[in-house]
Amino acid sequence: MTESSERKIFMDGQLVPASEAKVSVFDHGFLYGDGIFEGIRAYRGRVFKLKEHLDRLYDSAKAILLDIPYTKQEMTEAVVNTVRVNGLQDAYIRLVVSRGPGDLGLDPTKCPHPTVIIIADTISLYPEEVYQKGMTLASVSIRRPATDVLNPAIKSLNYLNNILAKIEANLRGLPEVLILNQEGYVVEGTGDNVFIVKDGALYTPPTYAGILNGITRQVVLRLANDLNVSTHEAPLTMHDVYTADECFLTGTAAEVIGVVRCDGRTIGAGDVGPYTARLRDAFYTYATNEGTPVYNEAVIGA
Ligand code: PXG
Repeated sequence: MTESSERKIFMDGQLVPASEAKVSVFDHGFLYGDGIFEGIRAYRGRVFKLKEHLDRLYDSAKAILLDIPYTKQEMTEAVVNTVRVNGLQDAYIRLVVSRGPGDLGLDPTKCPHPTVIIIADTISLYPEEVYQKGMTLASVSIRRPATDVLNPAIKSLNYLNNILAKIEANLRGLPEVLILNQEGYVVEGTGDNVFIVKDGALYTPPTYAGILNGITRQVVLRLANDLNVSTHEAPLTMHDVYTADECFLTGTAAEVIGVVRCDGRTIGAGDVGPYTARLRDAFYTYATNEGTPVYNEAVIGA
């Protein structure tokens, strides 16, 4: 990328060229993973579910007693503006709020100024073939922490648990894996929620099992209702996954992606099933037709 076309990053209220967007080595986001983030998408010049992502960001902040130094309205404008100055239509937006610089001790009260960063860039997607043919997954040995250890509902900068699962995926040559909680129930992937279809109904693990309550997950549950498919938030075992008619993952990056094999078992007919295909289409239609407009001043924040 040439200097003039270099991305502009929102850093603590300023838009700075990417090469100058630097964080202090004393930032507790770096020293301790003390902070929170969101991954958001824009489709065709509109930011998808911005309000929901910001609500989740502020909930994560509340859970870790972090005061975000901007109102939700200011943050909405900052996100929209960052996409706009980078001239993006389809974008992946990474919003990070860390505890900010402090001393070398872990006490967060020594960090008076949180660091706020918004990166807007293009998104790299799974190849179309993976959506057509479906993914192969495995369950992994690493477990999700329990809700009273480190609640997976907090989208924190402490993603080492997810990364350990991703390392297991890499070692097996797989794109994603299924993670179980300490009771042995399936909870989610490293960056996606999981669904199964059985006898015409949709099942996904409940929030109390210890998951990130995905924005895509919530949209898919609603779209399924609109399509008159019954939905259930219920604990799932690996047996339920192996014997499902269909299985798919949902997430901001993956949208809706079919799973056709897991731990050597073929799921259903071994191809991307009709419910998965219908929900993927419904999701794409929905995502590309709503959202906070980036290039229309009058409706920013609407
Ligand atoms: N579970 C976890 C653990 C996640 O991190 C999701 C589910 C899906 O949530 P949304 O709201 O996106 O439907 C996530 C979010 C990436 C990437 O680059 C993806 C996430 C997080 C960080 C990076 O693929 N997924």
